[in-house]
Amino acid sequence: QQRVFSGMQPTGNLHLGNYLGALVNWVRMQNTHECIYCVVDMHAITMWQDPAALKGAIREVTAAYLAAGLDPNKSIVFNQSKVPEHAELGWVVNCVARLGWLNRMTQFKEKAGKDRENASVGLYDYPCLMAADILVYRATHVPVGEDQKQHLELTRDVAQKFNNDFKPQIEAAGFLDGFFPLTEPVIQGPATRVMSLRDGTKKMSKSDASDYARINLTDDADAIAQKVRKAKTDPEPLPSEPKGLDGRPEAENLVGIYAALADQPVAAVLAEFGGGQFSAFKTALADLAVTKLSPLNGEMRRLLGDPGYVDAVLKDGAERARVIASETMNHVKDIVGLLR
Ligand code: AQP
Repeated sequence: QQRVFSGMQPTGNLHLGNYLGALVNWVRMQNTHECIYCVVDMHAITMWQDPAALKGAIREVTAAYLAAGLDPNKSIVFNQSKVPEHAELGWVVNCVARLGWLNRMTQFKEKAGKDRENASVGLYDYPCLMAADILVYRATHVPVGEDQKQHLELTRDVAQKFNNDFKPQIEAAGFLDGFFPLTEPVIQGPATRVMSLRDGTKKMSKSDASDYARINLTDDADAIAQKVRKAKTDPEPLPSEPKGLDGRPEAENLVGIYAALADQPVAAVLAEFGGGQFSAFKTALADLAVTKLSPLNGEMRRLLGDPGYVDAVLKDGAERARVIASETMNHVKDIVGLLR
């Protein structure tokens, strides 16, 4: 059986990268797979969060999920800290994963920066908790953006080592093909790596100091238009063919965003706008982004006006998630030799 798991951190406003890189795929997969979508609040606290703001952000990310089209009747939608089995399995994963594996993780190096001695242990251990998030549901597929590829490889390494280390116990329990599946990353869809509007070599990110680097799902039409207008470009006109975008990261990013939002190939976008100046293209891009994002924005606002509904979705989702997660945890305890 195929089962999908994925999550986002409530560390700020979701942006166009989160939407095109992950959410669009999540919505699509609901029709073909059993899906579990999480707001990973325990991951968020690996960096300090203002407690009141964090509670608000958990509801906001949930509202964004629902507004983008996640259907809580089809998918399980919940926040991570409500299902304690994530942390419980996280400990077992800590004992399976090797220090050398974590030392290779590039996201930790980027997020910890130069002051690595001062980073939280949780930030370093982030990939182990992420592996537990996925494995506690024995998920087979994880739709994510490009940047999460390395963490998913670690999840596969953990699954493989666990299956090897406890092979006799796993077989005795009746799991003849191993206990944890080797999860497949699903890195596809319209834009797997959306870049910053200020620097085409950096990914669009919630934690970028400049709000002009990203289009937030909560931005209104004026903010979107202004951010697109101010987006960094180069002095050349747009090329007429995709190969003309080589070595022009900002142009490539804006054209890629347009193509993703319009659901058109890049070649078709360039056939329309190639040879023209950026200003005309930017106006069209801003109009398209507003058209696509404003219904989502309106629905988010409506949902946030009814926090009782959002909380009820999270509560119901957590109950359904726990049924699966506690069954996995019981097996894990038996396999590892923990008395329960
Ligand atoms: N720029 C991006 N392009 C495509 N996909 C992206 N994702 C994030 N940024 C881009 C995908 O969104 C999902 C949720 O990510 P997350 O909330 O776990 O945090 P992140 O990957 O660390 O994303 P951010 O926005 O950059 O947050 P901060 O700034 O807090 O680190 C993932 O599937 C991710 O691949």
